[in-house]
Amino acid sequence: MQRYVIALGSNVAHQRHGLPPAVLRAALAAMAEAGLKIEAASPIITSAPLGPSRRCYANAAVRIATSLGPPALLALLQQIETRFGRVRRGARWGARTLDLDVVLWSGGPWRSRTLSIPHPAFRVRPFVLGPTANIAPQWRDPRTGCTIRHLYARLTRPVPAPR
Ligand code: PH2
Ligand code: MG
Ligand code: MG
Repeated sequence: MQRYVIALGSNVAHQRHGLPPAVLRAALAAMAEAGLKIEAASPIITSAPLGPSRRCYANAAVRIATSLGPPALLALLQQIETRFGRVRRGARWGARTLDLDVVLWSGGPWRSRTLSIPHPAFRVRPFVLGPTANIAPQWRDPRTGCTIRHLYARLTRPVPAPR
């Protein structure tokens, strides 16, 4: 079995599922329905948008088990995004009904033209690292060797004022 951490994000309501937190709950059900075994799910948080979009996001992370390798998992997640009405307009960081990002894989690092694991920015995004720390605190980032708990503590540690 392969294990993964998947980050979920939404900042556009879905006509049937409703507001972003409900979109994430429905996405979780869709992932389970598609055969991914949900081992742990973080609480859903609200976060201020990073980038050009002006709406707040609902964010969460899940730890899953599956026999799928990274390319097959990516294809499945993109299929779920599309089913939730995600339109790829080419604009980076545009508003989205559903974003499913592969953050970590039990097999370590992975790199192809369309997928990089670990997610290249997860170490500096509190809305990814916080939920990930909730479900996989002891998991080690294969690049830095640090645990997720450690990375999150470092990211959110208050900076001392200069004297
Ligand atoms: N995702 C982005 C860009 N900006 N901001 C927040 N708060 N949460 C996100 O999930 C997010 C974002 C690109 O995927
Ligand atoms: Mg994405
Ligand atoms: Mg993303």
